[in-house]
Amino acid sequence: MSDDYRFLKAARRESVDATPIWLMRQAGRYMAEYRALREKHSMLEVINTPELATEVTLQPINAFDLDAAIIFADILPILIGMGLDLEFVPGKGPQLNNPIRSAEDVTALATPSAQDNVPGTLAAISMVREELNGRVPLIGFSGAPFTLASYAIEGGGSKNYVDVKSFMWSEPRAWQLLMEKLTHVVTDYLIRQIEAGAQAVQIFDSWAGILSPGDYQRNVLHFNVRVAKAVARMGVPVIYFGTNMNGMLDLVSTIPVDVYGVDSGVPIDVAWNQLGGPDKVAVQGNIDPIVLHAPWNVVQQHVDDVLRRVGGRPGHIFNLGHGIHKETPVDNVKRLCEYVHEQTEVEPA
Ligand code: 1CP
Repeated sequence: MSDDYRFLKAARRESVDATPIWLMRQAGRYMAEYRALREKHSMLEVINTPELATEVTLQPINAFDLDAAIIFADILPILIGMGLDLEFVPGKGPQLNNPIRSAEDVTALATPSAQDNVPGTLAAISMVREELNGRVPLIGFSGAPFTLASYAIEGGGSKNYVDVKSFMWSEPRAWQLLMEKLTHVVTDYLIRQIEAGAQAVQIFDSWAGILSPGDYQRNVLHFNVRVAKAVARMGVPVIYFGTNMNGMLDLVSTIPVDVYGVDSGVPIDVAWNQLGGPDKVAVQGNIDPIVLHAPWNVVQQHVDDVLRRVGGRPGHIFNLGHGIHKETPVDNVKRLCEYVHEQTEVEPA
């Protein structure tokens, strides 16, 4: 049966033969295969060329015992078609050369469909599905409206998010319009990815935790609810992931998704209860990515702690609490995948 994958079953809180594992940013610089390909091709070239995106997506699947693939793309390229000039600057990271500075800038933003905006990623999804030939399911993803707004306004990564917070507070109407436009583009992008073959989707709200719970509730939460509701109609599991949001999991729990990604700042069972409990929702997480730099016995301790807290209850997808670090020792990644499976394997009845 096409839905009979550990990862999809766990997302639906069905029992599994072993706990599924995948790692956020599992394709990337810690892998020699990835670094070799990136020497020849720029970031946007890899993302926009289906053959290259497919190759990179499959690298970790071929190297490790992972239970899901995630399409190789980035959260930022959808901003290009909206009118923002995105560049991945080697050694520095993403940079938007014309960040939003005024209400007029927001009015000028376009809201193209994903087919026109990021056709390469949609084509790559179909190609990866063919190449995977049923080996593991494929996850699609998008940034959440707030996290995308933070890049659009800050012009890149940020330390204290002065510009995005100031804009949100001082330009409430333009903020509303910006979030409306992003909500529209993100929703369409996720739906098109599912139509192209994504069997689950994750909404990355990586930086929403920089807001106070009150600001998150007033200015951000309802847009996430709208995205989640619209995408849920497609009938595939939806995952919402944020970091530093452990003081507002009650708010997060009102976003109607199947799975909540939890960072390493909270014991997973504590978060699970705050999100509605094992009878209502699934959880994904949550060891600190930097733990993979530690000696193996320390990695084991962290994994054991998560598995003990989950206690074999259905609805757990093992992952890191945030994206894998670029200098992670590959051997620990390999052992992690095998260890999670070994420790959770259920003998067939
Ligand atoms: O998981 C996978 O294998 C798919 C690859 C993937 C994903 C899911 C990439 C490739 N980017 C993303 C999502 C993404 N991009 C997020 C959300 C996930 C997270 O919080 O970790 C964010 C915030 C970005 C933005 C971004 N793109 C950054 C962070 C900048 C900052 O604010 O500090 C960076 C460094 C990038 C570039 C990028 N995207 C992906 C990779 C492998 C890289 C590094 C490029 C390279 O050096 O090769």
